[in-house]
Amino acid sequence: MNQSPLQKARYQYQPKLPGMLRNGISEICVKEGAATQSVADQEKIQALFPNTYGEKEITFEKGANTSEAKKQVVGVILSGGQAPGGHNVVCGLYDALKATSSENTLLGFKNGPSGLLDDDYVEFDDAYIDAYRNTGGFDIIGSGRTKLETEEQFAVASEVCKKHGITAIVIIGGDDSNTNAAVLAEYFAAHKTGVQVIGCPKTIDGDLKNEDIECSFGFDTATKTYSEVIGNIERDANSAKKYWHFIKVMGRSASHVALECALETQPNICLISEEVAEKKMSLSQIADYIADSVEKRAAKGMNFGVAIIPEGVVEFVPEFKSLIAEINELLAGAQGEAFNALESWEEKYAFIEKGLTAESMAVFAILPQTIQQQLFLERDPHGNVQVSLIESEKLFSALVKDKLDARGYTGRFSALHHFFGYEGRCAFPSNFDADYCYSLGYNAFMLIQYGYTGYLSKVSNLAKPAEEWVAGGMPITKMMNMERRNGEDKPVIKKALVELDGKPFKYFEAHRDQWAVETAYTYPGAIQYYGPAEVCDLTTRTLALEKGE
Ligand code: FBP
Repeated sequence: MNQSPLQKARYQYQPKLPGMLRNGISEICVKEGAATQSVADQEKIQALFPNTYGEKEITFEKGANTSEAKKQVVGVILSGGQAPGGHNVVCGLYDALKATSSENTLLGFKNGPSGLLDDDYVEFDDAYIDAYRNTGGFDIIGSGRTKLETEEQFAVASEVCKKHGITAIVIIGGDDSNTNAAVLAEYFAAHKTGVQVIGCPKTIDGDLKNEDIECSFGFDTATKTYSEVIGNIERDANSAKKYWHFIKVMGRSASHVALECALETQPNICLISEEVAEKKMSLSQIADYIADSVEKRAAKGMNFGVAIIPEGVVEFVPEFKSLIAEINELLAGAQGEAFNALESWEEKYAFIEKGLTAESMAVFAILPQTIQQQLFLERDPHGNVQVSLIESEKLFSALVKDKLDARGYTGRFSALHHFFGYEGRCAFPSNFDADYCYSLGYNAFMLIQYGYTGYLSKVSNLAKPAEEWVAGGMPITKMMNMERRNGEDKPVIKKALVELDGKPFKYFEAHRDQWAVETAYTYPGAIQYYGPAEVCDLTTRTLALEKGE
């Protein structure tokens, strides 16, 4: 395999473990805390998880290792979208497992949860693992979005585990994957398979966090990667002074990524989807808000700017949400076939006009034609509009242009568009993610070794240097509540949206009016791996503000 100089250099990087895990495996003991309750709907969650509910929170400490000596065969799965640091979770898990006993084995199930069902796996050895240390991506075994959620799937998984003598499964995934990890743990416990299940919190979206999980891995690197390029664009905008850049950033639903990038780069505009929903903002109001900035800056001779648009924003605009719901209805079943049979856009437009309510038609009518057509192009397997395919950065620049025209603005407004998403998901992990992920994996093995199941690997106190991080585990059921999903009440880990009374948003809110008019850009530059700790091991602004650092 050809390797870049950085790749080779990063193989040598020794990730930092929490202080309490640094003394060698024989010096790690468990301190059990209080029994836990789910954050809501306790009775219902307890009834659904009779074998794994109410377990104790635990932390690891320096002390004699009292875990049972037994051969461990562990299976690991990467689930969902890629996030920088995933390889290091696997490396940390492997290192702890081998440091405990050279007889222990780590199997990597390929291409996500389906690898477990298909019994498609690799057995890791030193050479295999060493080629992936501190590198980005999930290509060590691949990932996938198959959900492990049905009894049939669990029965197959159980057979595969039996076949290989698997003692534990580690699932590295987001809120849904970890919810499923808890359900799988319960199944294995109820069927007395002896197989433990441990989850690890992953997603660049940053929406798997709560009072127990300070952040999901990958968020740090992805936002630093996007912030670097946004900063570069700001510098270009400030140099050329002729373009407004509309930049969409990933984050399927929550706006944590957009907010963090805004805190890092101080752009003129950053929309926060949660605020749009809270204030019930219309497309027209949002366009007005951006157009105000364009006009005010133009009045000061600054015909340029940068606007960050979160990927999921349109779904938070109430009138747009209603429009999407109506389109989904309109295209269901035979009606959808009739629509698809129409040849010209004019015929289709007339069909749409007849089928939508007057309110939704008014929203539809102000959309640029390319966006109108995108709404009818690709549908997901359930026949729904794929909102993530909507080019919202183009939508808002077009709406702003219309606003400016309607206001009689005669100055310059020239828009360019960008989407930063996949660029950040497989970047070389920052030192923070390299350290955090390695610790999560190492810690996951300690949870296995001490016999825990249905736990999330938990590493906290993350705004401090790694030496002060706290390693332990939290029962996944503690983070659950009941939510309506596809017409059924389901136990799920609550997705964390941006809190409008949280410190990161409050900081942004206090500064954004100034940023909207002035040029207050900050240029974070590239992720640094070597050099002073205050540059190389810097945490996100979000985490620092949340922890009062
Ligand atoms: P996860 O929630 O699985 O971590 O994935 C998040 C994400 O990266 C979103 O930011 C983005 O909307 C989505 O995945 C893209 O998914 P895909 O890789 O299927 O295009």
